[in-house]
Amino acid sequence: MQAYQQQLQHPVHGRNTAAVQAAANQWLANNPNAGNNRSVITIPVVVHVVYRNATQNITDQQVYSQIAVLNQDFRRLNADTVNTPAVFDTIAADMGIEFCLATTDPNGNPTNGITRTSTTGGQLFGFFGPFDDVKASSTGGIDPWPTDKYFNIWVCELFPGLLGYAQFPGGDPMTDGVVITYNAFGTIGTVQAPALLGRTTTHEVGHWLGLYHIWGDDQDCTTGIDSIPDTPNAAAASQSDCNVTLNSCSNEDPYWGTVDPPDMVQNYMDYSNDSCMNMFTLGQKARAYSFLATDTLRIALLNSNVGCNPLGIVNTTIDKYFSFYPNPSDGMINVSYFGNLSGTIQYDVYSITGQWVKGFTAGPGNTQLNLEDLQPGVYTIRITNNNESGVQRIVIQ
Ligand SMILES: [Ca+2]
Ligand SMILES: [Ca+2]
Ligand SMILES: [Ca+2]
Ligand SMILES: [Zn+2]
Repeated sequence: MQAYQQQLQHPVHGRNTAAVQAAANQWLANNPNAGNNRSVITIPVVVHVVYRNATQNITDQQVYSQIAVLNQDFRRLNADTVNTPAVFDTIAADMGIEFCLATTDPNGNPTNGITRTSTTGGQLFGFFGPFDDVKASSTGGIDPWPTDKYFNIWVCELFPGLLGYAQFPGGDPMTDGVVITYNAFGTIGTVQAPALLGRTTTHEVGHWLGLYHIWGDDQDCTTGIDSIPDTPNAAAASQSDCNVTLNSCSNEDPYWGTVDPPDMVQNYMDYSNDSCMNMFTLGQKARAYSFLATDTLRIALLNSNVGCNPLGIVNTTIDKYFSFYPNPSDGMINVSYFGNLSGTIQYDVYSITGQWVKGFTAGPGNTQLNLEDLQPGVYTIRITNNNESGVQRIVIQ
């Protein structure tokens, strides 16, 4: 929020942020049911790993694990949706947003969507701080890839206590994106408790989409609001105890009628531990789409053509109609099909680094894919039918 206050006070970007918010509010007034939108959009990502030592130079696999979390959390495919209490279950949202690592860099060359920069550190005693020093080569970081084509995520060692921060819509295009500390990014490798499930990045991407903290950044039930009707009022940020019975405010938005819901400590835009979080709301979805539909930088991103590595997009839409077996296999894979799709089915096989390896076209139905000529390893198969797709992972031994 400190970074956001700076954004608001900047003579140029502050005015633009206000204009973007006015346009988003107008759009929301005209599209009050935007939370029910069923389409799925894809946002191309570049992850900039900025490191002072080998430990901070996190692996590609750790980056992939974070992209997978984003895809689960923003499609409500996370395994812990079962922990969403009944009172909130009907307003929990599939945000309809997927993230993929870019396959083309700004020069048109192939990329795995990850850059690596060795540095002597940022401007806060060697740590990076919330004033964007990691976002420029001149201050020890790396410049963004064009922010109208790539969603930029920087991973570095932030000042102790700071897990991440985001730029809200309307800010400087030269610094647009989110920054996450290296031990709160992804779910493997360098992650440290309690930030073990990648939810810091989910939270910061929420800010980047225009969402505020659900308690309204105040210390009471009156002044601060997040401008979202279906997120209950809260007197303060949640604590690390995942207290699901806490009900700190009774003055709720008219949306709730006579119901006084408990605090929504499960919301990604609260300050709960990763293991407590499991939902966005339909109101937050509508709010995010109001920015995606009106902010020129966000609109440009949705029309970006920098390619899309499906790694990390797990279990999206139509893959539930398909079963690959045996898995692991020796390369001869049987496809069992349970759906009623029409038209052709395209199977595209990608290596763990996102390189396209092989493609098959078949009609809907059981079939076989011969991958016996591939090296042993992990592969993803993207299944595409008309405008829908899904991804499954296979292992060849
Ligand atoms: Ca609210
Ligand atoms: Ca409050
Ligand atoms: Ca309440
Ligand atoms: Zn926050």
